[in-house]
Amino acid sequence: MLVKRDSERKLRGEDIPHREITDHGVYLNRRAFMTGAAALTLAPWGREASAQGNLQPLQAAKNPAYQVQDALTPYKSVTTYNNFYEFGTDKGDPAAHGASLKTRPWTVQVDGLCAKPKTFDIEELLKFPLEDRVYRLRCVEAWSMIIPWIGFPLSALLKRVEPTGQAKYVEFTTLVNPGMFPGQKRGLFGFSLDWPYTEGLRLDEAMHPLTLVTVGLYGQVLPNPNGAPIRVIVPWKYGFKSAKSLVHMRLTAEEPKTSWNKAAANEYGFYSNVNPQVSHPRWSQATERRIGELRRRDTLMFNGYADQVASLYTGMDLKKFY
Ligand SMILES: Nc1nc2c(c(=O)[nH]1)N[C@H]1C(S)=C(S)[C@@H](COP(=O)(O)O)O[C@H]1N2
Ligand SMILES: [Mo]
Repeated sequence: MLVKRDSERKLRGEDIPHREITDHGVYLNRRAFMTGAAALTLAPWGREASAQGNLQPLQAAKNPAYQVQDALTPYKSVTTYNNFYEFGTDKGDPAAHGASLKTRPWTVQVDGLCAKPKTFDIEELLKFPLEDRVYRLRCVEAWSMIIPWIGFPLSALLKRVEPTGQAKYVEFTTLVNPGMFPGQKRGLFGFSLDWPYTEGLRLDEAMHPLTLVTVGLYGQVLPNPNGAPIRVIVPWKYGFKSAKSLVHMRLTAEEPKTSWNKAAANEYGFYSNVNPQVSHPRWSQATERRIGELRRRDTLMFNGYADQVASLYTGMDLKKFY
């Protein structure tokens, strides 16, 4: 299936506001050019997904504590309108090129400042007790989706390796493999991030019960455009914090360097908490458009998760630590 930059316009049958296509990468590209616990059930949407995705079904216990009640974003939009620059900078590139990513064999190395570093095989990770959780995902480009993820708390994985007292952060690293990720082949022109894609969280953010190691969505294993076979989801932060196709998690004493911060430090900070009061230097974060809807909605502090996470940032100036 070929999905072009206007894939979403086709899905919605309408025009995309200019701001939403003038995204981080497209802008930087231009700049670079100029300068050089419930019952175990298969959720009801499993059928919709398998009809469309035909991926391996995943059983997961619906966790009633984490179920955003808003209407789900359709499976088709969730899997064809993506940011995954390893496949290219267009929203349609991950769906167009996703088949080149091979997700077996796959391991995730977890090491750094911990007593029991370990390399986990993906099959072992799929045996962690899986939960079905519906989260909001808010992209820094001011659109959002409602997605039924499948995964387990990152805290369960980190506890297995026993972080030491020196560990203060976790760094996440995506696979580097230009044969599987065409976006990692460097051209003479055009924007690309420094590979590998890296992200990071403070250890208390990583241990927070909302932070999900994610292996599926809509009742199935993760589709390649969404970061197969394993990624992290941090729902109170802008989407770019939720790194895809992970091969390495490392416990560190220092704040890890992150890809978007390295690309444009004044635009993308380490924290990147969703905050309607702090504008991106080139656009407001006060409102957002839910994919599939026409109207704009007010963006919620911490993406609607303030009751659960605001206490992590007590006393911090969130304008300074953006
Ligand atoms: N490795 C990697 N992870 C990534 C990205 C990326 O380009 N590469 N894009 C991020 C951005 S900007 C967003 S909004 C989310 C999108 O996740 P989704 O496509 O599953 O909705 O993935 C994030 N994780
Ligand atoms: Mo994003």
